[in-house]
Amino acid sequence: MLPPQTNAHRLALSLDGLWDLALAGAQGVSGDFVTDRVAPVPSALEELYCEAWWLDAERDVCYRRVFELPAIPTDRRWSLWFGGVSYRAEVWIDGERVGEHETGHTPFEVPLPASCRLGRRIEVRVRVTQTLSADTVPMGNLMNTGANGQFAGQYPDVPFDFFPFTGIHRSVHLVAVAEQAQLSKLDFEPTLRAANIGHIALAGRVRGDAHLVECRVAELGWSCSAVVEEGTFQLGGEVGTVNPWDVGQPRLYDVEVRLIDAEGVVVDSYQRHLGFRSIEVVGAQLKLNGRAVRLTGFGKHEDFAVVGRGGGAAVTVRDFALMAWTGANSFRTSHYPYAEETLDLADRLGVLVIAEAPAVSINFEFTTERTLETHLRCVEELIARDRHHPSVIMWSVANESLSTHAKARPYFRQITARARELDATRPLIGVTCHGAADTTLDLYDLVGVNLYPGWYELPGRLAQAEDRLEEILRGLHEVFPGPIMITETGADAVAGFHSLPARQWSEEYQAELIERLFRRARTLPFMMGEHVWNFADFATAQNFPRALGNRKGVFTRDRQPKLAAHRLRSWWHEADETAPTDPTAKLFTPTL
Ligand code: BDP
Repeated sequence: MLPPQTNAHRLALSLDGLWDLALAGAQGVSGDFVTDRVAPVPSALEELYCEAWWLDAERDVCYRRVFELPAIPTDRRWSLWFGGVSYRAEVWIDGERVGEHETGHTPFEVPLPASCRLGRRIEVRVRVTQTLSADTVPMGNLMNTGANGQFAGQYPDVPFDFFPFTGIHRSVHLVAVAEQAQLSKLDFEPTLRAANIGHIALAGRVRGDAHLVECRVAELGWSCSAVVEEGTFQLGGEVGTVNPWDVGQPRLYDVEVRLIDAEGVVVDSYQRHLGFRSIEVVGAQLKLNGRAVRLTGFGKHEDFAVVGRGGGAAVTVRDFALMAWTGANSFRTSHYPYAEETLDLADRLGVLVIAEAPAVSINFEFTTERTLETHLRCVEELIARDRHHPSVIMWSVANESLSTHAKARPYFRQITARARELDATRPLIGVTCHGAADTTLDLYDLVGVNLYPGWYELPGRLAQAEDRLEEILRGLHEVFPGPIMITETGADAVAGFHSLPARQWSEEYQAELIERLFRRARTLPFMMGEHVWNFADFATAQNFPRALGNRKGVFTRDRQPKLAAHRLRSWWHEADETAPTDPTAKLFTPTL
């Protein structure tokens, strides 16, 4: 499955816009369709209308869109491509059930049935359900047991701290490819070898009747081909001397793959950009292109007022502009895969990404065999979609699991083994809130630690919070010798709340706490990065510790800076004298 592209052999038509919505999902899939509302695509549903039940119910709705199938081009194979539907989608076309997909953040494609005639009207219905359980990833509806920790009793019942938005929250496309044969999967593995020699390995799949696959990088005068055997092919080789892709210096190369039939006619083609870089863990350092790099940046969310998770390209561009303004060089796609455009932009701007699977708060008191199956599939879909992005420098297979539990190790042994089997070129980071008590640490190359001294622990005690941070980090280092970074720390601050002396919930407290903790962390030689929790305020389920959501953003939900954002901007731009490691780990300011 390849993302939609319009080129000489492919056509992608957007189906974004206003769809009809029936509130009773099951009833909407067949028979008459009763339109209760309109639903914009892409968007989540929960912040559009005024009734409270949008927040509360286990949402089960049906979308509908009617359009004519273009009569040209002919000899095409048509399909529908969905960038992301949360949580479960069932697709019906002209009364026929054509496919389904579970988990909300990776794309899927369904073929149009043969009954769909060119130039004729077709009707698409998509049933979308947001019922989380012990089997789903993320999990939900665990009866608000202890699984929710400090959020026990929150509404809806999810064991995590962001809102479980429902809807077709990424673009939908009608896609046409050649009837005869198509490229259906392209797994690129670009690498950088000694003396800046680039190498491409490409494995892929083809549907239909084709003979040869050719891959070219015109700029380098390089091409390579392979014969298609039983629908698969593999090719690769050294492409010559390249300019490496680097943080703040995002050199990309255009690559074209062509599918050729037995007569030598090109029947399909696909273009991608690739970057050549190396990434490896050496001792307690992360090395990008052989140089130690320190990560500065944020854990984020795809979250914006009104659209929920469907913010699209405009919000993405704004977020990158703000990250550059602060001097951040990286972010984590906490706590699920983000839209592909986000990674495209990271590639283009030279921003480093920790790409995370949608497994947050896996609780082994409740996991079933199906949880593991779903989690494995999430990791497979994430790696398949994002592996060609140079910006993605590591995978996070989960955030804050109950990894002190006896079931955690065997479970994560399978998950990490699968990730390594699929991609041997990137390190794995384990993101934990259990410090040295985490039983899975040795399964990872790096450890990301989420810790909240000065907030959940030692509230208001700034000096003691610094000491506690150091104690936790040193404890972790004793059991994990590899690189450690802070993946989360911070404090809620309500924009406009001020307090001197700095007290909890004020902008001053948030700014001072983050700066103190980061300055202290930098005195420890095994620390290779610091991410603030969170980039911007975001929506959560309802509960007493949350005032219209989580306020740990250093930007407000509408992307304006709090004091902490200004403080980070000075700190991340200032000469990095405290850095104990390689001074070449420079901070940068990409320009948009
Ligand atoms: C961390 C979670 C994150 C929460 C954060 C918080 O990883 O999703 O939003 O706590 O409480 O433990 O703000």
